Amino acid sequence: MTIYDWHNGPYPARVRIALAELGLQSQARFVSVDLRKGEHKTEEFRAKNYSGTLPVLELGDGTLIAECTAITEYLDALDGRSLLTGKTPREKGVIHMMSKRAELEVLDAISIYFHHATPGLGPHVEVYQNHEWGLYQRDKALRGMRYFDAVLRGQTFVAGNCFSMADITLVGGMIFAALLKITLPDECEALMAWHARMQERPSVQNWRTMSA
Ligand code: GTS
Repeated sequence: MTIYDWHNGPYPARVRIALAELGLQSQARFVSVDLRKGEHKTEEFRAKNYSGTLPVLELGDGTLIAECTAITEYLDALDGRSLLTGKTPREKGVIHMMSKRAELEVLDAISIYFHHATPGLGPHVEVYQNHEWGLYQRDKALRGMRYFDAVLRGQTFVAGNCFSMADITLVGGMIFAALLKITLPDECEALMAWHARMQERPSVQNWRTMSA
């Protein structure tokens, strides 16, 4: 498997953490795509992923899978154990929903803030910016953090009582927040406790080492 990514990017982190959770790291070869140089927006790269984003997984037969959720679902199905995406229809539905919610309400919102209300990846990459929209999304992310804090007051993990892809997605959001110095609201004690627990996982520690 070849994974096109950027070593310390928050979205690529999701796939790197999933690989480590599944014990698949040794099967992946990483190809670095330089976001700041805009390599992900070239015609050549867009032939791999129309959206021009990282990460992208390329299989030996040439199949290309973009989108962290899709890549994680693929990896998780490889040996039939379904450790990250749920075993039963109910688990699968809840995990997918909570992962999507972590994207919509936190990770993607912070990403939009980054691309619209900060210099982002630089003027040659950020060809359209809407500062107000970016600031709105930062506030949305803070609201999202409060929502997940409320969720985590009642359960250990984002999608229930087992670690899952939904936790990895929210970890991605926390990584992006830290990069942009967006601090968690003080009252989000359950979210902070969950975050501290996530930092203890070998997969997350491993990502920190790789990204450094
Ligand atoms: N929905 C996509 C997914 O889940 O894979 C979003 C991927 C995404 O936005 N990736 C970032 C990217 O390519 C990578 S990183 O910022 O986390 O390193 N951003 C560049 C851009 O121009 O949007």
